[in-house]
Amino acid sequence: MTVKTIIIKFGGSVITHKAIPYHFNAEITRNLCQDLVTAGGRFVLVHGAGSFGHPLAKKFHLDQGLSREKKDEQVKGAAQTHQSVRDLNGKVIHTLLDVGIPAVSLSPFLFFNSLFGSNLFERILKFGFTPVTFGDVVLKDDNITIYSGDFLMKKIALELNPEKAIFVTDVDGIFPDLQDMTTILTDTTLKEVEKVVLRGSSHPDVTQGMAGKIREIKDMVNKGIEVDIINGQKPRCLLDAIRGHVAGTRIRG
Ligand code: IP8
Repeated sequence: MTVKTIIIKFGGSVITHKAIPYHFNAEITRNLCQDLVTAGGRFVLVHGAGSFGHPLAKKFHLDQGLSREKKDEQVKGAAQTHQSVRDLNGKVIHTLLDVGIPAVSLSPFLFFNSLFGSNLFERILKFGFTPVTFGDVVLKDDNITIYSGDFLMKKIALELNPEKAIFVTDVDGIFPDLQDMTTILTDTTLKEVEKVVLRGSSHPDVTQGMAGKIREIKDMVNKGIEVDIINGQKPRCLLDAIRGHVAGTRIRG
């Protein structure tokens, strides 16, 4: 019997303060990690970059790849961005270790090409480790680009066929009407979500915020994987979602 895994993304806007450069939200991250311990189970974790990655990636236009004129400067910026998201990853890993989770870090910059198609996640999980990867700068063909945590969630989901995927964000779920932030979609379908989110929303992140997330979620839901979007600032919200009580938006085919 194969043991099912839950894949979880800690959004950058939850584990960092988006408006304050390099500010790690230690307490919230610890609460989320504690929820994992309380729930128990097999998890693969992904986290976003928040204020450790997006301002730098934007400054050096890394989402658009290298330009011939600014290549040297961009490569320096890419190195800084990569190190900064690794610093954030270090903080997340230490928080996980502190609560007793045997977390191991998988940097997409170093490992992207060996992360997928090689059964690596499953092999790491079998030992009892919790693999943790994160939105990062990566080499792609003859260029560099940014892979968001959302994109990695999709890649992992399609490889592992998890029990479900949980996106821990700084909002309660998906709002059908952005003028009314009191009502969210609860149990919903991809079709419904696409209608409300892809209405040309704009976002300061280089990876496009909720609209970018929905693009990745689409393939997951189409594969029959349930996707939950919850608010990580609410105590026990992650624990409840792992246990099947989603106080947010649950998307199914
Ligand atoms: O925060 C972005 O990942 P995200 C990664 O998951 C970088 O969108 C380096 C900006």
